[in-house]
Amino acid sequence: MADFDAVVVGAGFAGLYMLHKLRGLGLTCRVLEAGSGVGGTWFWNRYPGARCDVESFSYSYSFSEEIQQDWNCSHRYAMQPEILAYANFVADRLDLRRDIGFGTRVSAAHYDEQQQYWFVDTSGQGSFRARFLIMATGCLSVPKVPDLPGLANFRGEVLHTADWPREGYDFAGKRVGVVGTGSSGVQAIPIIARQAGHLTVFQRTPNFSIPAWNGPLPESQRQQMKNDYRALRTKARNSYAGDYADEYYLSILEMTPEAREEAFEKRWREGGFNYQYAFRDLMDNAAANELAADFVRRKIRAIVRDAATAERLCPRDHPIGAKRLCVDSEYYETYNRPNVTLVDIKSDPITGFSADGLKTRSTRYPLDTLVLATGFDAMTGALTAIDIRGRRRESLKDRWRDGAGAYLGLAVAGFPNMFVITGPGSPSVLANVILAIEQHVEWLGDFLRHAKAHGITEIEADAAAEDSWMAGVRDSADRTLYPQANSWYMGANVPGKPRVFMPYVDGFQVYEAACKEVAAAGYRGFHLARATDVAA
Ligand code: N01
Repeated sequence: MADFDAVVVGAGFAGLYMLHKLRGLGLTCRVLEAGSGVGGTWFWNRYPGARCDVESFSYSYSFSEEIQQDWNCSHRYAMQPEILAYANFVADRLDLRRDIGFGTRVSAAHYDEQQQYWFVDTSGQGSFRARFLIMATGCLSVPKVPDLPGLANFRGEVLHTADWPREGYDFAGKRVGVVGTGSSGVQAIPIIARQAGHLTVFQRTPNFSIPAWNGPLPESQRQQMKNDYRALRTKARNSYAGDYADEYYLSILEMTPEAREEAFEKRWREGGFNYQYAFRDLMDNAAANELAADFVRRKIRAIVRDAATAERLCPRDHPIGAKRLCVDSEYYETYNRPNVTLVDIKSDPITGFSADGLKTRSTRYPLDTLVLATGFDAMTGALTAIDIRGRRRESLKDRWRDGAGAYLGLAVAGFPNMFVITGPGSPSVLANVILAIEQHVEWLGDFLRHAKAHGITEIEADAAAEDSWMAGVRDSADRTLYPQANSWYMGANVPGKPRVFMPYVDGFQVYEAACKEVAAAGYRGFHLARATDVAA
């Protein structure tokens, strides 16, 4: 059995930075990664059109001036190959690979209370013992394969956007079906439509999408951003969303109808998430939200020429922003193509598959290829897939049966010395996730340094502190429109998963201040013990 101070699970952006941080603390560490390379979600999500919906200059590490100056992003929003190349660039630059075990899927992690160690098992790649177990497993890493009736009968190719063939896929001339119109579907559909013979999109629920207006970054702009990095990063760190765009400076309801229309138009023209974050009442006032939603529906009707198709694409079942906004490149325009059909499977549900196609209640659709853009068991799926057991062999899956939570979104009572990077109860997916990762890694790094200096061998969240933290997270969410959507933020996309709003909605900057305050108060809400305390 191999022995380390810490085992980190996952070599995505969280695992890479965690490894670097632990090395800096003089701790021995092994990162265990199921994939054959670094990059996490960006290693697996290679579907056509895969791209980040956070701008390149934000979606990058800020902890190293050298790395941020030496890396060059080519577009406003980076495509998946470039983000994967960036993860590899960082891994090489920091010489991280020698401490990563690739092709190593963690199957179990059990805490031994007497020894205060975690025992970690993998599927055939050895066992590990570590004082600290750091779950850097990502919020969107376990693909959700839907239970479509009779899918096994289908003899064509079935692909999932989150587990895409590394060699790519040639759609040329094929009859392709796509199920799923979240961010992945919205990104993939325009590209597949350009290649396929015919594309049929099977839509259950339409989503709101804002144009990305993506394009190459001119060298002058890239240089300017690099020169301004210090100010931009500081601004992001003090913001709600961990980004440097101006946010929350307008009230939809306080504007005149003309000013409001102009404001919506301006944010639509600018593209991306600022359509949501520019307005301070958009997520907590239903009337304001409806005005913003209506503007997007009018845009859809203006873009899509067939009126019935346009209506089918107009979301009406949830407030805009309560499901993550999609950021697209010619998504709605794609429905003007003669080789694209939109089928509403809410009113005409999928009833089965034959060897060569899909059947809805009313129609048969011959297909060569089916693409599932059906999302993820988000935020908790990667953790509950591992047999994690804390004190008294309690399983994490059981603990989270009625809803996931963690003190500060980082540590779970009864699971000492285990930490979850961007866990449920932290801003994670509501913030620029790379900054959310950096903040967690840095805060945890300070905590582990403190533990080392004071001979602390066991760190555990207090159960009451965790309950009170999660009650606060829920109360804050309940004051917004977020819980009104059947979103993956709520676990609503996975049948049987408890419906609990998991991310922290009060803002990245408020959250970071709360974490600092906990540390300044001697890590309030944590029990700290030394090996001798336990033995006594
Ligand atoms: O997944 P989703 P995603 N029958 O859950 C449909 C991030 N991301 O992979 O809404 C029929 O949003 C489902 O329909 P419905 C980003 O944070 C980021 O697209 O449940 N349909 C929905 O349309 C994003 O939010 C980037 O009715 C079924 C779709 O599948 C998150 O990942 C790029 C079904 C799933 O949408 C998830 O996005 C891509 C069924 N049984 C993704 N089951 C970036 O740009 C599901 N659906 C960084």
